[in-house]
Amino acid sequence: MKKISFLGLDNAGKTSIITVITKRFGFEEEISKLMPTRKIARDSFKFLGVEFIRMDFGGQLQYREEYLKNPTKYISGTDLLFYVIDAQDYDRYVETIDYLDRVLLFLKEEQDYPPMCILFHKFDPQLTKEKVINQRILTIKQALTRYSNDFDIFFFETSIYDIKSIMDAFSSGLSLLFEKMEMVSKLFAEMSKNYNSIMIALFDAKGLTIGEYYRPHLHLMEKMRIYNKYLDAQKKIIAENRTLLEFSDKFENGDKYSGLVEVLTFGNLEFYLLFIIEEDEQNLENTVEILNKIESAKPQMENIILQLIQ
Ligand SMILES: Nc1nc2c(ncn2[C@@H]2O[C@H](COP(=O)(O)OP(=O)(O)OP(=O)(O)O)[C@@H](O)[C@H]2O)c(=O)[nH]1
Ligand SMILES: [Mg+2]
Repeated sequence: MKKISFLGLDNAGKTSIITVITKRFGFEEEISKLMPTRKIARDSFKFLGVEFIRMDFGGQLQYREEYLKNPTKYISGTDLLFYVIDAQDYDRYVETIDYLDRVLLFLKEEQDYPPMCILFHKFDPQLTKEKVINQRILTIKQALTRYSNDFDIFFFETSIYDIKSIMDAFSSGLSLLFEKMEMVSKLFAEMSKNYNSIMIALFDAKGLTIGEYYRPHLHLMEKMRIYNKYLDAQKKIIAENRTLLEFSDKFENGDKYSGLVEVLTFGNLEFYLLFIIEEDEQNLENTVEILNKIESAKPQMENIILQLIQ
């Protein structure tokens, strides 16, 4: 059993993030009704056959004080830590870094060094190009490099308005606990050379990323569009009890793409393979051919998955 802790100030968005991860579709209403978490909320899930317990540490001041008064009871034994910062709330940057400092100080004293994912959350899509917020986030990142000798720290920008950003941050965190996971992305990068693909990805049944490759410089909006298309495809696959679904769509600039989602089953575990290529309007048969070719890469992929499942 591994322990994942979500820490951060009250109102940072921890429970919202966990809600997005567990629900993936139709979470808006639930998030709009969230109340501050009282003490610690726990849930559990399985990933690649491993049992995880997820702890959502309510961030109101009285709780923070209690955790820090009794850190061995609350904070010790964390295998992976997500620290959530409300990136829009500049007034509380000092307060949140102070809390993080105190948590890290305790862990250091204990010589307990879990990998650490720091989420600059509420980095909503319309803010991604704004100078001020980017500058402020950068300043915090620079300040936190003082911990990089002791801790493995990874930064993410996330928003509930970009589901993919949250799934990526969470999956990347998990991947730190599974050494072999990076083999999947490496294979996809390799495969992409043969297929001129826009994206190749493998998800578990709950939507966590096992590995993925994106064509470089793919625009955020295009990524979000593909991911939403994928979510629709997965819903349809489940509703219609399918194992394969092909679709096509176009980007804002009019470029067309073809996609395929295939269900791969290992024992009682299901995985979803997503494959997206540019649509060749002059030669539609070519597209079909490439989609067929992916079949030939499957044995290698299955081999890796088998090594990953514990
Ligand atoms: N704009 C924006 N608002 C968000 C985002 N995520 C969460 N919120 C809002 O932030 C508020 C607080 O979210 P919670 O998830 O309850 O915060 P928390 O960190 O769990 O707070 P505590 O339980 O008190 O520690 C809610 O009103 C959410 O709607 C986001 O990505 N963007
Ligand atoms: Mg909460």
